[in-house]
Amino acid sequence: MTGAVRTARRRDAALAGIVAIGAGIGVGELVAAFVAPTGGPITDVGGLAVDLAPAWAKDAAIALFGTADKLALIVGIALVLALLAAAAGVLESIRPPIGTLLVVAAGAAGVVATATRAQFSPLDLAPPLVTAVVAILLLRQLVRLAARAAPVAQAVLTPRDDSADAEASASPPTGPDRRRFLAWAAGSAAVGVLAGLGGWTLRTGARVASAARDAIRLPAPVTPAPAIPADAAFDLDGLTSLITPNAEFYRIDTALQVPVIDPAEWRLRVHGQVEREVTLGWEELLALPLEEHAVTLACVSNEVGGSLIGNATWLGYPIAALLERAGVAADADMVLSRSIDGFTAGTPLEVLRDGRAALLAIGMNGEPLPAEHGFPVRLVVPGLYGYVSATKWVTELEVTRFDRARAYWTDRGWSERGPVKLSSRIDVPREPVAAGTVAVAGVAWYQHVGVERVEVRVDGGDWQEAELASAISDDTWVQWRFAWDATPGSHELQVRAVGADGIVQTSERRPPAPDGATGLDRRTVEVR
Ligand SMILES: Nc1nc2c(c(=O)[nH]1)N[C@H]1C(S)=C(S)[C@@H](COP(=O)(O)O)O[C@H]1N2
Ligand SMILES: [Mo]
Repeated sequence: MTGAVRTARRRDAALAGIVAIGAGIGVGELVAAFVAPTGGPITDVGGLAVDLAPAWAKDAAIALFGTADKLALIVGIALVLALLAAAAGVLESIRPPIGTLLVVAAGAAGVVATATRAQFSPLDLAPPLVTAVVAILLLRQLVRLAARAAPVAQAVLTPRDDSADAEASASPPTGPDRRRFLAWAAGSAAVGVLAGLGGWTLRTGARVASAARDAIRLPAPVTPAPAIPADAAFDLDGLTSLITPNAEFYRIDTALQVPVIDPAEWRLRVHGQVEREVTLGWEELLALPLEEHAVTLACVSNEVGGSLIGNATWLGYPIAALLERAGVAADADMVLSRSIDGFTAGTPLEVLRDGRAALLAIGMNGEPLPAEHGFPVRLVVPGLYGYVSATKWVTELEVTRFDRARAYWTDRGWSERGPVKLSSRIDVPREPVAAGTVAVAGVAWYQHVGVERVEVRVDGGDWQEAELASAISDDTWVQWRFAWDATPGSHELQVRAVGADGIVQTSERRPPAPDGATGLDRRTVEVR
């Protein structure tokens, strides 16, 4: 093979690599737009690059490119990826299956990087997997077609191998094999570009909404949340923080893609068994007298000792006031709230109207609601599990009756009504401890009723009263701690709460379905 022919073959193989991997990334971006709105192959590699880059490199990038540093990063990543892709193509053509193995390794790295992210859900694996599979299949196919179309065939047909002829035969011949290769390459490139553009367009919507969110200045509440008592939080390593930061707040919903709502276009329709339908827009809502309340939100799927619970200060307008405006029919007993993506929750009217802080919320811990927590507007109702009350991305309140309407989870084996159960959790100690006085601590909750007392027992002994911190209100969890005189050996700690209504937390173990888990949290601790 002459140098010119070899160059031509390498060029085709490099093209095959770039097209195959580019198309894989394009399709991966499209998949990511649906399942992982904040991620995607390019941004994931970018995030990894940012995380792994030494500080001086980051500083240099910011100094060189300023606020365009992210664009520069993306361009840089695209260039590096193109080089690697070309290399994979060439390697696959001269030393198969090394090119394929390179893509497999990159895909595996993507999967590991994704799976070890803080807020991981299995669906997040789809973009890297799809990227890798599409890239591998196309790489093999294109390299095969390129080999078949290779100019070396021409060189064999025209054995006079002086370099002028080789030069001529190395310039693209137009045989059917070569046309096939070029058609596949062009087709794959087109699919990749279209998929990538599709993904990008889908996400521009998300960017528009997040820009709208950034621009929001929340109005000050007319009724601010009462100051948090100084003795509401114990200073103890590992104990759940009294207010859950938004970024750490558990997220549960059925939304594969976080709904994107431009607040300017948001409307809430109150209808059904009402005297007059009410429609509320974003600006109108902001102009209403808003209230701020701390409320602990819990998921019915939370296992005993689980973490599907969080406490935040919510800013919003009382749902009761809105219902009053609409004029509720006397025989109605439920509000079916509906989100833009079709999720529904059925909330008892009496709960919404008994004076508790049931809010049409727009703010969470001083910020507009994060997209994942219902931006721009959601419901929060103290005392009820989220599935019957806390509709995110809410757009409709239908006043109706329990014997007429069914909500999303009621059709799937969960109870129609979901009052939160009295519960308690041990947070510390988490590790083996040294003998002596050991701090045992955690949280207990019984939203809208209140926790009266928390008790701890060791190795099944007598229940001993723990110290309760001041509660923010009956609508929030409360911290507790207990000074344990720990002796060497393995010990089992158990906790139970007593409600303000005198009820003692049951030790009977029941699973979350159909209306919330029961049983006592326990922890085995090694004492040295
Ligand atoms: N639109 C919508 N709202 C929803 C849900 C949902 O699937 N879709 N899940 C509910 C459930 S089951 C819970 S526990 C809470 C969780 O709220 P968070 O994700 O803000 O913690 O949201 C509720 N609101
Ligand atoms: Mo939930």
